[in-house]
Amino acid sequence: MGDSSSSDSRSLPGFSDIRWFDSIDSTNRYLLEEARGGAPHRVVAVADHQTAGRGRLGRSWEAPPGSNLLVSVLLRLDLPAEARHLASAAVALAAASAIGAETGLAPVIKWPNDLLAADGRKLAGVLAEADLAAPPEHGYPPIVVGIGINVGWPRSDDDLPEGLVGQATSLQQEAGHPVDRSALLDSLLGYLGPRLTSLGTPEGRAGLASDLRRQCVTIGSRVRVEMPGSVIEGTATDLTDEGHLVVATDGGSKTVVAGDVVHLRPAG
Ligand code: BT5
Repeated sequence: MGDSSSSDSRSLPGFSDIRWFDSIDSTNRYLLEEARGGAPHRVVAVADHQTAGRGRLGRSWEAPPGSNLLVSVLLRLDLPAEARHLASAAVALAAASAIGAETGLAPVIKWPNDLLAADGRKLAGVLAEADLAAPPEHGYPPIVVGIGINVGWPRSDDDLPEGLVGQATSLQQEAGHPVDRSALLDSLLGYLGPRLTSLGTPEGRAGLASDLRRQCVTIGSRVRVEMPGSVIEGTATDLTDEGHLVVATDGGSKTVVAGDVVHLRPAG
């Protein structure tokens, strides 16, 4: 059981159950547990603070209380397994649109899951976790997609721990003015609704993949891709219609379903 305090409930069109916590261990962990109890498609959890915010591969997501938009959405979708990456892409694209609408910034997407400012520093990260062993009586297997967006922190490199200096930035730092987390959430969910509808059809998924392709700064970059047990280097040339990364290497073209990407330098 994780800790949580003071949940506040509200709703928006398409999202009738939004649970806002002052403090919780992890909004992703919370929704995965709620899903095991039968919570339905589109339940949303938001927190002012996480005491055990999760990144990918056992890493952590850090943010001082009240400074990040920390939000997760529970999805139960008839989504082919190979297209699962598009669930996190839907959230990343909705977040990029919301950031654009609220701040005028135009974040780009670094494959697989980061939103970067124009200078390449990280503004936000997405984590998708599926529970494929969930009991079938509750509907399609749950996928929880969470995003942490640096809204008011860091204000400068002075705020950052050593390992993140030069790596992380915030909407406030980039836009030069404070940004309201609640308005950003409303905007994000407003953009997410139609994206979730798109996930339900092959045509919708192809459209999502092509939007992702357009905003993905990894395409055209020299990359090193670290996967469990192997590493490849090459030039990222494309995304498949499932959102997987295509990399041209000396040994031919490889398609990467999941991995960590380091941008080495722009191609050409
Ligand atoms: C991610 O992982 O970027 C996914 C982060 C997802 C966080 C959300 S918050 C709501 C929901 N509930 C959760 O528990 N999680 C999700 P990854 O690509 O592994 O990046 C993690 C790495 O980014 C860390 O190891 C740090 O180096 C760095 N990092 C940590 N906090 C950061 C921050 N606030 N801004 C920028 N970089 C950060």
